[in-house]
Amino acid sequence: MTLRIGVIGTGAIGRDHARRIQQVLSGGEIVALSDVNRASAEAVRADIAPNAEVFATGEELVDSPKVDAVLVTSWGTTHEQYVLAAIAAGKPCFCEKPLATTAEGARRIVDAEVARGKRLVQVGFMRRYDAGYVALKDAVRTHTGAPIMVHAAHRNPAVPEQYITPMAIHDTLIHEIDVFRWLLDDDYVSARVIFPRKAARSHGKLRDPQIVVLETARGVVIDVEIFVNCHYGYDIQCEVVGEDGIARLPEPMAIQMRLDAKLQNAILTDWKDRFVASYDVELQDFLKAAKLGTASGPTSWDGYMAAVTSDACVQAQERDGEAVAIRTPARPALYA
Ligand code: NAI
Ligand code: ISE
Repeated sequence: MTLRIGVIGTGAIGRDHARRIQQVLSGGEIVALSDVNRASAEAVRADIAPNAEVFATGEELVDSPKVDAVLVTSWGTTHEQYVLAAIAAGKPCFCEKPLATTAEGARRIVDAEVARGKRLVQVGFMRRYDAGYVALKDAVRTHTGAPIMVHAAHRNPAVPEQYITPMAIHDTLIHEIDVFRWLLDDDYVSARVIFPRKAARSHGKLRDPQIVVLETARGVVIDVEIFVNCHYGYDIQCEVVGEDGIARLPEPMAIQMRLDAKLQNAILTDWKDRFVASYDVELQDFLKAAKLGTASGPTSWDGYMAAVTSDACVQAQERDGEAVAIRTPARPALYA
């Protein structure tokens, strides 16, 4: 059986995921597309999915009997309405991060899925599928001893003018927020944000860089540098310090060159290339579960806990280095 998939939001990542499903992965076909900018959906149909129907609204796409499962890849503020529509229709739904832009919105999704009584939602936290993070988690489990600290960095070469200070949390740090909960199998209890001097390439409405310090229930302290105008490349770093040793996230493969009296390795510049393989693996996992009418991988609960944490981090941005408490509510049995 081929799973018939509809994509809502056909911008950068929606187009890329549609390409994956049509050209790389097995078991799915893009049969429906929708975007508030209809021309964008038409262009994806022309370039990637010639048999797809373009729908005027995401809700019509979700309700179409032609569609078995849905990918939500529109702007973050619009995710909640489409995920709730997919749950109401009983259709498996892959939702790009963030699940919702507020904790309340993510909680409404959790409640709707729990009321439905089965998992239907996978959140696009693709780092859990990255071979480097999987190996790092294994090294922490088998070699470093109990973790004490994590040092991390999330650096983008540049961001557009619309990218403002809180987006460093809910658009960018959200990947670390999720992947460290998963890596350490722990929940957060507090967040602090420290601002060094503003970098010269930062914009008027963006304080960049920033350092977020998260503490977990087991007392692990995580510092993450977010520097989204770092200029030199797209660079994701992570080092876990444990009782017995240290484990580092591997660098992406790069040819080492001896040129012009220098030893050189290229650094990536685009997020699309850094986790390209993990996007493939996460979506193949989605297709597999969706064929069975359910979902696997990162849950709505993970999306909710990421939203709770990112709300606390955004509050901490206003608190001048002071800690903001993070509380973990009781987890519904569906996500045990
Ligand atoms: P984009 O701006 O390139 O594309 C978003 C598309 O959604 C646009 O074509 C826009 O017209 C459309 N859209 C906006 N509101 C809509 C609505 N109400 N209904 C239907 N379509 C609507 O943005 P991009 O970079 O593709 O990001 C989309 C989502 O994917 C965001 O939530 C972002 O955080 C996430 N993302 C995840 C990444 C990852 O590494 N997992 C990487 C990049 C983005
Ligand atoms: C973007 O939306 C992503 O998800 C990328 O992975 C991240 O590195 C970037 O900072 C975000 O803007």
